[in-house]
Amino acid sequence: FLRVPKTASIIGAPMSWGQPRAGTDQGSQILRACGLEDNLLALEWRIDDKGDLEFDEPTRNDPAIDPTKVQGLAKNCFTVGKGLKKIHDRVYEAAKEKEFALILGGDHSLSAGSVSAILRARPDTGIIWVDAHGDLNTPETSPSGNMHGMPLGLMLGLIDPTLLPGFEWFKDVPKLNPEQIVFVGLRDLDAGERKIIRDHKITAFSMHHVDRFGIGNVMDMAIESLRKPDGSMRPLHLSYDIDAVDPEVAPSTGTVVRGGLNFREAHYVAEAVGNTGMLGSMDLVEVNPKLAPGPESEMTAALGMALISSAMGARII
Ligand code: 4U7
Ligand code: MN
Ligand code: MN
Ligand code: MN
Repeated sequence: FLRVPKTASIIGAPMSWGQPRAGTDQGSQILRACGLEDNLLALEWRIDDKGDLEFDEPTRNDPAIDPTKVQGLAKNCFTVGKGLKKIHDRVYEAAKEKEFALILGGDHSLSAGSVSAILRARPDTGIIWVDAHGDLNTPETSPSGNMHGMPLGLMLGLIDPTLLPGFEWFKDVPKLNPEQIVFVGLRDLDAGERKIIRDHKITAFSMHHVDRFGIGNVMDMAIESLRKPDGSMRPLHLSYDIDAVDPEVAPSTGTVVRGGLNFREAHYVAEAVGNTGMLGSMDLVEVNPKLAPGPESEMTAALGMALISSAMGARII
C-alpha cells in the first residue's frame, strides 16, 4: 500500500520542551526553507502540507511529577504531554488517509506522539531509530530529566503515563513490542538504557557495528530484523535524529557526540530504508540552527533536507 498513495503529509512539529536549548523550535522552519516542497514535488510526490503546529509554553503553575510516586524527573512533562497529543492527532489524521506522514521537529520527544499515531493506523509498523542515543530513558533512569531522551521509554510502556501529568491520554495509545524496533548509529548510552536493550533483547547496531560490518551490511541486517514472524515485511517508520550524523557534518544540534555516521553513510541509511518500498512515515528531528549559526547551521539543515529526499526516493542514478 505504501508505494501507491504518493501523497506526503508534511507536519511541522516545532516543539522543543523535551530539551533545554532554544532554537530547536526553529527546525521545521529551516528545513522548509531548504526547499522541502520543491524537492518532494520533483520526486513526484503530491503534497498535503498541514503547516506547523503551535505549542504552549511551560508555566510555573504546571503540574509536575509527584516525587512520592516517581523517583525521577521528566522536565516540562505537562507541556510536552499536551504537545505530543496535538502531534499524535495530526499524524493519525494523515496515516489513516494512507498518506506518507513526514514530521519535522522539533526535539525527539515528539516521536512518542508520531510513533503512537502511526501504530494506531498501522499496528505492525517497524521503527528504525537512527540516533547517537538510545532515547530509552524513564524518569527514573534519566541522568538529565530531559524528555527527548525518553520517547522509546514511553513507547515501550516503561513509563506509567498516569503518573506523568500531561500524559493521561497516553495510557490508551498502542505501545511498541521490542521486536518492532531497531537502532542504527548508537554511540552514547546511559547505564539504564544498556540494561533496557539487554533485558528486552532490542536489536541495536552501534557505530562499532558500522565499523565492523560496513553500513551496507548493517542496513541489510537492520531491515531484515524487522520481518514479522510470518516472514513478511512490516510497514516502516524512520525516526532520524540528526545527531546520529558526525558533528563534523551535522554540527548544529543539541547533543553532539563524536564518531558518528559520515556524509555518505547518513544518506545510505535513508536510501536503504526507502528502497524497501515499505516506508510510510518519517521524523527528522533535533536540527537547531541557533547552536552553530552561519554556514554550519545551513549545512546541518541542508543535510536534514537531503536525508528526507533520500528516504523519499532521491537517487544518484
Ligand atoms: B536525543 C541523554 F544523558 N541520554 O537522557 C539523556 F546523555 O533525542 C541524552 O537522542 C539524550 O537527542 C539525547 O539526557 C536525546 C544523556
Ligand atoms: Mn534522539
Ligand atoms: Mn540523539
Ligand atoms: Mn539530540
